[in-house]
Amino acid sequence: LNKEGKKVGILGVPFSKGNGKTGAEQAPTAILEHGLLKSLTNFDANPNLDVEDFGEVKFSSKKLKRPVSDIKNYAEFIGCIERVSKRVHSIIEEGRLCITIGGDHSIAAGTVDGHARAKDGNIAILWIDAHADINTPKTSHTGHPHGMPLSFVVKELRDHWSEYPEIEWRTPIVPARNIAYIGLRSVDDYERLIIDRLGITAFGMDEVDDLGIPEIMRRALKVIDPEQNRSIHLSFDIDGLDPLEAPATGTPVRGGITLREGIQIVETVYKTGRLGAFDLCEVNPQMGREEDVRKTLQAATDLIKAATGHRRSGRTAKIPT
Ligand code: NNH
Ligand code: MN
Ligand code: MN
Ligand code: MN
Repeated sequence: LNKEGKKVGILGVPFSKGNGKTGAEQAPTAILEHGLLKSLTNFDANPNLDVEDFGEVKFSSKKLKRPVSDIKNYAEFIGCIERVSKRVHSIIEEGRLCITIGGDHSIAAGTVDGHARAKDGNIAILWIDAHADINTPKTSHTGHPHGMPLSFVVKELRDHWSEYPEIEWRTPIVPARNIAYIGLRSVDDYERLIIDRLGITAFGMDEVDDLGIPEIMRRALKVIDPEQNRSIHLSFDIDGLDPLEAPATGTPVRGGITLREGIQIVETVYKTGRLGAFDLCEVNPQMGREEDVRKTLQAATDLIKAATGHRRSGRTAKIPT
């Protein structure tokens, strides 16, 4: 990949039926109105960046042949992520880094599927989150799809979804060992069991405290991308950050990573030259005071900037002609 003249596609997914609260569907518009495109194409921030705004994904709920009771809003969820998978697949096939702005985190079931198909399964997933999002429909206590996207895409868990309708399009081809988590601090018991059984690399906040982000990134990338040839999927749930810095989100959990650490994670992946897809999910512009929302939109913007190669230390600008 050409790091300097990189091609980027931005895709909005205004979907919030996966988390049991309204508000996250407003995030793509709110982040764009906060000035995202301007800050990405700002000459000093990032010269030569080719950004295409693909607008918002249109989706509708599926007609189901039989009802699904253990997954909330299943018909809406499955209708949305099928569309998301197609759009992400085609943006990546165009040679663009696909930046998807959610929406709740259930949409990552679609972004990962689309990315995995575009790269024949040769992707590595870095999941930044307070939560593990790997419940199967049967282990979930809430029935919320945003707690399940990883189980939907992982090869070893594919049979847990086989009884559900309208998923023939799905390609669960990513092995569990290609996944690493950073920032966990609210993991359900069965999720822990799945993580241990499948040998998934998981750095909770305790390890972030013990090792620091640079060492965690070295270890994580070594495991999920040992030959340095995989397209990296960085899925960033804004609730991975501490709510002090990103309060406007549906399920905040104290004691998270700082915005600086979050940016460092994104920068480190960018520097590999293999960032293939970036999701930014769970911003909820309806949560908290105006100041909370502004802070959260700025944090999201800073993370997305880092995903397109922005350097905090600045870069030498070419003299404008
Ligand atoms: N583990 C819980 C569930 O499955 C919570 C998931 N909530 C999230 N995930 N915000 O990122 O419903
Ligand atoms: Mn999540
Ligand atoms: Mn293809
Ligand atoms: Mn979360």
